[in-house]
Amino acid sequence: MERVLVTGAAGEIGRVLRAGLRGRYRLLRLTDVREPSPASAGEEVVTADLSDVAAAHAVTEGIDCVVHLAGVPREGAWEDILRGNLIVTYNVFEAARRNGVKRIVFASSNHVTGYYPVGRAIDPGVPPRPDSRYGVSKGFAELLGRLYADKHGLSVACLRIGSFRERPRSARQLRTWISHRDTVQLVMRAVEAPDFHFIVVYGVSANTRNEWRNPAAELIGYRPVDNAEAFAAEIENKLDPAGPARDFQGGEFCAMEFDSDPRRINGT
Ligand code: 15L
Repeated sequence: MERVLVTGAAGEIGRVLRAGLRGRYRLLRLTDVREPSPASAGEEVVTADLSDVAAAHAVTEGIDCVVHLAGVPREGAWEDILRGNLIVTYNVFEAARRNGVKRIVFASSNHVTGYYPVGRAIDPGVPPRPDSRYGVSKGFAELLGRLYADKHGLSVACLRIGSFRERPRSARQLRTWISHRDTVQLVMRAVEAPDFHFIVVYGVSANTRNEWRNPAAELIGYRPVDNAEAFAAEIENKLDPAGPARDFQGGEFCAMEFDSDPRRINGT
C-alpha cells in the first residue's frame, strides 16, 4: 500500500495516527471536515465534507487504502449519527469502490457488542449487541464492509476500538484501554498485512483484564505492547456507577437512556 488516505485526520485518533505514520507511505492524504494542520513532506491535506458524494469521490482518487476514522465518535442525536456515520461511511465505501481502492480499514467500536456482560469473554464472531445508536452505526458500517468485500472484492478490516486514551482512567478501562502506540501499530498492520478478505479485530492493548479475544490479530501480526495493569493501583477504585454502566462491557453507553430491566438483557 503506497497511497493511503486517512479520513477524520484532525480528530483524536487521526492526529496520533498522522504522527505515527509520517514518512511510512509514498503518499499520506489527510482529510477532515475541520482543516487539518498544514502538510509536511509526503502528505497532502484536504478539507472535505464526506457527506457530499462528489467530495468523497475526489478524495479517494488514486488511493490504495483508506483508513476511515471520520464520524461522530460517541452517542449522539439520530440526525448526527445518520449523517456522520451512516451516510459518510456509505459514501466512502462507494467512492472507494468506484476509484479502485484495494483496502478499507474502518474504525469500528467495541460498542457494537456493548451489552455483553462484564466477565464474559467474547470474540468478533458473537452476534452484535449494540449499546447505543452510535454502536448500531458502527455495526451498519461493518455490514457494509462485509458487503463490499463479498460483492466487490475489497479487502476490509474493521477495528473495534476500545478506549483510546493516553492512559487508562477508570476501572473499566483496565479492560478496554488501547494505548496510542498500540493503536498506531494496529492500523499499520491492518494497512500493510498481505491480502485478507474481511476481518474484525478488537482494538485493545495487551491488558491483563482484557475480555476480547482476537483471532484475527495474529493474522495481521498485531502484537500490542502496553498493558493497562501498570496503572491499576492508581485507578482501580474509579468504578462506574452501579447498574448497566458497571455490569456491561460498553460502560456508560449502556446506561444512557436506559429504561429497561437489566435482567432481560441476559435472558432470551
Ligand atoms: C468509543 O467508541 C468512543 O469513540 C470513545 O469515546 C470511548 O467512549 C470508547 O469507545 C470506550 O468504549 O471507552
